[in-house]
Amino acid sequence: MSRHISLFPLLLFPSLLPQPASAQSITHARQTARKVAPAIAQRPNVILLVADDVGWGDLSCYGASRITTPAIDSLAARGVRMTNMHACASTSTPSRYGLLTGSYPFRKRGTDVAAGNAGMVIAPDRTTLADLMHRGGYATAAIGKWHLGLGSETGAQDWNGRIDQTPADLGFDYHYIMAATADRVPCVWIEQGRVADYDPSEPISVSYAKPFAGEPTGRTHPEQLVLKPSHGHDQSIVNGISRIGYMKGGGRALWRDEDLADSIVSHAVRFIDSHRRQPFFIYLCTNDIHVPRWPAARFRGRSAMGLRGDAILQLDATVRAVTDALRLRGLDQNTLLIITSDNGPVLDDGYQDDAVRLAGDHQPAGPWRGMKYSAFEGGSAVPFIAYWPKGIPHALVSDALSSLIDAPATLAALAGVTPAAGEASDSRNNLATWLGRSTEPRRYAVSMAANRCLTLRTPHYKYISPSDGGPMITWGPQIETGYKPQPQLYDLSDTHREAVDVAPERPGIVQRMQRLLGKIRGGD
Ligand code: NG6
Ligand code: CA
Repeated sequence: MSRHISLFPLLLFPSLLPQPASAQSITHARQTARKVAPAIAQRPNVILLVADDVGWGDLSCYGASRITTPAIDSLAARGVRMTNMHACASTSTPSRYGLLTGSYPFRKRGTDVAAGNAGMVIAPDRTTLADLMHRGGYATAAIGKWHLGLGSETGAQDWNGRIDQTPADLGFDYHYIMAATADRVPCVWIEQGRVADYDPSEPISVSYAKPFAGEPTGRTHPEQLVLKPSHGHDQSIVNGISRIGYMKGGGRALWRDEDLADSIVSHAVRFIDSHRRQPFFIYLCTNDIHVPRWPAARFRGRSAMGLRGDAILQLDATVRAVTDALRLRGLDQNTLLIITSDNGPVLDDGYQDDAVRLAGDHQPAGPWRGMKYSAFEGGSAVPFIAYWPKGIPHALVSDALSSLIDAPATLAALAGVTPAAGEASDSRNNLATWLGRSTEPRRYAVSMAANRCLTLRTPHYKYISPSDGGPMITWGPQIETGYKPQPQLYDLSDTHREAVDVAPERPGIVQRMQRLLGKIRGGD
């Protein structure tokens, strides 16, 4: 009994939960918690599925009408769907840095979008979400997109041998990852520190400085391409698609883009199979729906929105495959499955996949202004669904302001672990809100736009720090940046839209937001 108390204080004693904002929904949630508590005999497995560039408005449970995501919707219908969850940044590397370390990416230089040969961005001595889960007795895995660098030194990785710093140094027992993104070389899977299915007859070289003599690039051999770039992405050609960066060799280890999602699922299922008798934690990062969008043949032409829509269907199928695998193994009742995204959506992100035209009136960022990269809400507002039959038996749509910075402290709490002083110090335990047992919002959510401009959300307001940069992204995507040399303030208490900058009329609030942000900056 005492063991269970230490592991599940919230579930056994719902009165420990923070005081609710909405009494009615919480009374219901409390009764629910009392009812389920005795049934819970062991800590839940946790699968944190972080999709890539999936917008708040890209899923039908968030109101998308031109695409249907039945697998994700069915989890939302029986779980908690949050409408005000924020990523730590509007691009991948800093967003994932915050999610895994519980420390804001603005605190550390070198947390911007990483090249495929970047050294590991998280220092091995930093405590991560995986370390905390491990401390709680979980078997831990990172599977899929990584994008947080590898090796102790940029450009010095041994792609033909053992890479000297990997997720293994950050608390992950197992990893099967892409070094960066699908549009960046090297286009090979890395498993336990080595290139998976390594082909000794085709040694691998990687450079982000210059092409390899005699190797075709998108620029020199556009006739070899099955998918052409719209901006950038004209360097090495792998699988008929030109990428960012140059690579040579790889042979049979080179991935096929159409197989990426299946590889992610099969390795996740394999990990589940070999760890089903102890609690496991999987940081499961899909490539969908990042560019190049090149889903498996069975998804081609299945959506009304071209390759981007087909990739969303592939993501939904990944979710179905994972939930089916859990059910078949009798693990579905006691696994917390979270579906979220690293940053807001983008249509044309560098390949001629016709995403803009085929989106029609589809609103990938839902009601929010801006998209990926932006300081506006569309950059950081992400979908978030938590599904756990034993722990969340009743559906809830929660509009509580929340942030993925809380992942380490929150998921650690589920594992019965409290971070020590100095660990994940920007992260707070928000388990009650994440599980829909409270509608208590976070006091604030900090996010970082592509140019490192900081934004601060409170339940009512959005503050955007003054920053350099024009009103639109300059390298291709048609996206408003939200950058201005003056501080901006938007009142979001009764609208989603950052339409009217009220900073000039409410200098007192601007000052309060600046003071709060200053205090947060001073932390850690
Ligand atoms: C941009 C890339 C874009 C994407 C992004 C990172 C160009 C022109 N654009 O620089 O295609 O890769 O970086 O996306 O190179 S993220 O979701 O991983 O942050
Ligand atoms: Ca992303």
